[in-house]
Amino acid sequence: MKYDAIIVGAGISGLHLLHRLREIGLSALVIDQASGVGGTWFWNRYPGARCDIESMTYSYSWSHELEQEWTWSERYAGQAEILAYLEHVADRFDLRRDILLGTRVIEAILDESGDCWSIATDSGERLSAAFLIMATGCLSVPRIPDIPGRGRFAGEMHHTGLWPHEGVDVAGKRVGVIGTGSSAVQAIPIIAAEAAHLTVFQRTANFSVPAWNSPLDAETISKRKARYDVFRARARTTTAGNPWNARAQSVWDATPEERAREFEESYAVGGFCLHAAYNDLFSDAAANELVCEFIRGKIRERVHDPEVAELLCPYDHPLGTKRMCVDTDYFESYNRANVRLVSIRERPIDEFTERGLRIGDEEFTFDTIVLGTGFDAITGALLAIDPRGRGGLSLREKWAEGPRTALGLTVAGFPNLFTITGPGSPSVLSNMMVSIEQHVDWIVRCIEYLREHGIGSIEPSAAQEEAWMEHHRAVGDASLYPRAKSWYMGANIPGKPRVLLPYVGGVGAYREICDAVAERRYEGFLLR
Ligand code: FAD
Ligand code: N01
Repeated sequence: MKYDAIIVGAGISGLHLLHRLREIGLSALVIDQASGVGGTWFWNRYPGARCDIESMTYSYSWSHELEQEWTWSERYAGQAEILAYLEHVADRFDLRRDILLGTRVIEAILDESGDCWSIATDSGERLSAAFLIMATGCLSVPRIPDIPGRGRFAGEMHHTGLWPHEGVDVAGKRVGVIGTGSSAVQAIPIIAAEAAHLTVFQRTANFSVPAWNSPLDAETISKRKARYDVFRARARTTTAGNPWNARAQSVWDATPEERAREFEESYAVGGFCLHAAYNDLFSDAAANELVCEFIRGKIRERVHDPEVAELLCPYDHPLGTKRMCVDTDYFESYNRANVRLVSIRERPIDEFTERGLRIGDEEFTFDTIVLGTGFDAITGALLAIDPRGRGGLSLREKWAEGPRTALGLTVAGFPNLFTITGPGSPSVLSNMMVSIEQHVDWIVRCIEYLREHGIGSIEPSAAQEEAWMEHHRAVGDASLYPRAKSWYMGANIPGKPRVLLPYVGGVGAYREICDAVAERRYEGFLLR
């Protein structure tokens, strides 16, 4: 079967793309290995899963009717509500008839003679399309750590990103959680309240601030709905895709008292507001350390046992260079008598055993082990498909030393292949909804241009790709991000090249660069 476009992934990106490509008259098929739509919000059903960007910002802006009709119940919606929203979108815009679920794309090969992509699925189908759009997600390949003996454990073991649909009953059970990233930080307070006993294995302490989540009242909703367009437009121009930028003041221009007041006020608003307290917190390591110490002070206030509090204080990375967590009662969980924190920084887990896991001489016994161990982020899903482009070169071969893209959207040697929130895109450093909508707009506009001008294919020239990579590296090297051993740097996957994956120049600046490329009619790209 031949389509104009095949889209891999039925999450926020894939659903939006399908709608937009249909609008310009393309035949498009979305393929997802999941049995339902929703992507991230289909898979991540662990207790406590919710967004850390406010729902009235982390929602589609492309349909005025949709944003007026839909009413979010909480400031930060939970997984079930976000999934219900995406399912509603699929129904409301009649998307399901062009979505093939429960089907994994296992191969994508450029057919240079036929000027199209040939796609193979795990159910044996062969499909082809002029355009192949990878809406495969940047946090969609769960990482199972290489701790020996996983198969030996006789209890239940679940990764947060592959959580069973029927739920996991931890009531009265002994539970171990490995990891203290955003997923574990959300799950731990809920598990702690239900389980008989919870042990948390922490390799690296993480910064986390309260979300101060709450139900949304009718007045807040109607005020935002009345000016949705203003907030949306502002979010598109800012650094992180929220409808506010950092305050236009250096931390050094404030007195210690003013600074303390400002940090307190931002902390009281909750979530990522603290990031925006001053405009040099992420460019100046000493400024960053001031806000780090502010958060450590909060951890010491929130955790009663000073030794446990100190273990929970991060010292090894600047704030923001690993994603800050946004929590509800995370640190307070360690004040409970049934919760134990075990640092595995110096002494890693040796092995899983039949009853739990072993570290040195100590065996920890569990009914349930939760792996909050993250993802093969940003490149994982792309390299799992490993498309083959011109001359049979595979993406894995091309990216052996680290990914190379132009604008984080296109790859030299891979004509008519587009990536959404791939390497070189602001993706995970932004409100992803804003980045995804920008990517979709750019791709749809590009395809429209090709069609209007009778052009069969587009790909960046090697020079265009290198120019983007130089810019990407320059802004990355000037930032604090390379100082952390983070998944942003590929550091969580053994053997993965250590390069900064997302673009750190900010959503607003990125949009301007992308728009300029389109306005200059894709100058520097090869149009054939
Ligand atoms: P995804 O939602 O990841 O969808 C990709 C889909 O592609 C998946 O369903 C997958 O099954 C499918 N796929 C991949 N490879 C194949 C293949 N070979 N064959 C078939 N199908 C394939 N971002 C924010 O901005 N704010 C938040 O608050 C936020 N919260 C998050 C919470 C969690 C728990 C996680 C894990 C991520 C969160 N993110 C958040 C990031 C989130 O991933 C994005 O916001 C967004 O949902 C990504 O949408 P997507 O459609 O691009 O990708
Ligand atoms: O994964 P992570 P995540 N032994 O990679 C530890 C988004 N998200 O699923 O830091 C022991 O952040 C690892 O330790 P270390 C968000 O973008 C958002 O939590 O590598 N420990 C770390 O503590 C987020 O950043 C929300 O030393 C091991 C943890 O596991 C991204 O998804 C909610 C280990 C992994 O943390 C990923 O978050 C959830 C091992 N072998 C997710 N291997 C919101 O709040 C790994 N670890 C919106």
